[in-house]
Amino acid sequence: MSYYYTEEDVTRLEQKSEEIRKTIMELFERTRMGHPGGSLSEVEILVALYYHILRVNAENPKDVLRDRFVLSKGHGSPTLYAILADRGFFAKEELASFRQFGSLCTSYPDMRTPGIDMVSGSLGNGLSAAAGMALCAKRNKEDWKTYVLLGDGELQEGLVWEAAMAAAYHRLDNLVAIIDNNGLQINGRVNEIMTIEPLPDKWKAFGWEVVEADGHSVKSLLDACHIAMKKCAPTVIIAHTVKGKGVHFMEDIAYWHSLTPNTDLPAERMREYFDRRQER
Ligand SMILES: Cc1ncc(C[n+]2csc(CCOP(=O)(O)OP(=O)(O)O)c2C)c(N)n1
Ligand SMILES: [Mg+2]
Repeated sequence: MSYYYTEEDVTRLEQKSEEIRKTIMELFERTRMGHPGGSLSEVEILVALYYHILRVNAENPKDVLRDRFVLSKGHGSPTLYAILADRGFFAKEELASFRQFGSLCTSYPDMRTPGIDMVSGSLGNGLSAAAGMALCAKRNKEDWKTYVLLGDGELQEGLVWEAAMAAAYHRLDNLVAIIDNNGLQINGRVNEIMTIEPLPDKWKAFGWEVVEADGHSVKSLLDACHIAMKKCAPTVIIAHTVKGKGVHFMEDIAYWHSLTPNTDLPAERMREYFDRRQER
């Protein structure tokens, strides 16, 4: 995989993002469980990584020299599962059993699932794990990279900042953290609950390079990854996104952070979404 891209690559990645959105919405409609808001906001980020940036191989998921990815915001697992299934890490049929006992598509990522590098779900831990991986690559003098995706609300967890400090101290220039900066957490606006601003200044103060990107533009994300890999320190990409992106009635509304299995409303609303898609 590479940081350079053509216009055809961009079109391919945009189409893939649409396809993945459709797959995860079908998953939500079928299972009525999960977290649509944050799964939708991260689509282009994960598509850019898994279809252009990461050196991973479905034939050999545990290749020691592969790039690593940690989904620190583990509740965004449906997007990752849809992508891993599409890339052949496991059968697409497995998506239908999301959150069921014995499924490879567990509620939150589990390392039993091919393609998953780190367990997650308890927010705040992923950056520490990713920093450990990046440190391991450095110590072994190997050139694989580590990417980690965090939520903006997740940055309220103290452990994130301990990891940030350690990563800068160890000069982990092979580590890229991406923030899904959608402005919402579980029950409202991040800035109204406990602001994380000024975000770029905080990361800079911790010794990180900072790049900002449009989190729904694959082009902007690929450029940001390219810049990140040329830096001599760990880099954070602040990806500006919209929670619920692509499903008009979910966009930028905290309610759609997660669905509850005991209400019919989400399925009705989702049917409305699919009807509208077919009209287009
Ligand atoms: C330690 C921990 N506390 C609480 C939760 C419950 N929880 C799941 S998602 C979430 C909100 C996360 O918001 P954000 O990080 O902004 O994610 P996004 O907006 O991308 O969904 C919370 C509090 C959790 N998973 N882990
Ligand atoms: Mg958020």
